[in-house]
Amino acid sequence: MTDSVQEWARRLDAAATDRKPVAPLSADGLGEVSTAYDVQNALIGLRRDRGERLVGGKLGLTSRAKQIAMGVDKPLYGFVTSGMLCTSGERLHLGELIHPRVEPEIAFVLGAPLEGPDVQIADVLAATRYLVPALDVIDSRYEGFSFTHVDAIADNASSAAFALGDDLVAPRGDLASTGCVLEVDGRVVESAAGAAVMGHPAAAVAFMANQLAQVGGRLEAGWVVLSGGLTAPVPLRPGINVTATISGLGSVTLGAD
Ligand code: OOG
Ligand code: MG
Repeated sequence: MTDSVQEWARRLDAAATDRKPVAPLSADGLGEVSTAYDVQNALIGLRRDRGERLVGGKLGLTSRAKQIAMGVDKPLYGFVTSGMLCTSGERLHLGELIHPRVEPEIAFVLGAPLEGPDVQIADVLAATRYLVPALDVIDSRYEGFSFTHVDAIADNASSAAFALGDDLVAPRGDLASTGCVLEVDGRVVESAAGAAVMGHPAAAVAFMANQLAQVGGRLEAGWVVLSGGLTAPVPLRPGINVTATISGLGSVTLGAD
């Protein structure tokens, strides 16, 4: 691993720990997608050194709504760790975050590993034990929440925290037409159909499995995979209550103070 990969990972890790955002790494010479994933890997390594373990994967920028909101038009993937897992109904401490936003997602809990290449929607559904609604809290370590594709990859898809709903529902094939409603303090602020994510949210999980195959990786049994924000994200502010409801899958709530 090159010195700059380690240094960039330490810079992003310190930004999160100190709650001080940094300039995009692309302005400091980060250019290649493969190098960006090396930085991501080193960044996750720092969390693992502190005792966190991998609990799953996450997709980023898989819907047009997200791509437009962030000004980046290509999907990417990252990983979620035990330290990011929250309980539905929990209140987040804004003082521990930089400028967090939250977005509704459909999450897949895998009962079997998924190994690419050529993983398709049907393979994802066959490997899925449960579907569950998720709220993904993103907190870019970059100033102004502004980044390019490679910056967001290096920053592990802006991952900060996530919560899952309490109902575990067996996989179903109509996820493309499943509705999602995002409420802030009881008022609907965003809505989408499952198809907003790559035409079918399982296609996003397949995308991650197929991308991982190129570097000798796979999605593991027992992992949760967040398929990517269905709508534009909502900023978390003090006193807020956010609920995502996915039809047939139930709902999940997070608050912030
Ligand atoms: C990067 C992508 C994060 C998603 O679902 O699109 C993501 C970002 O928007 O900060 O989790
Ligand atoms: Mg997300």
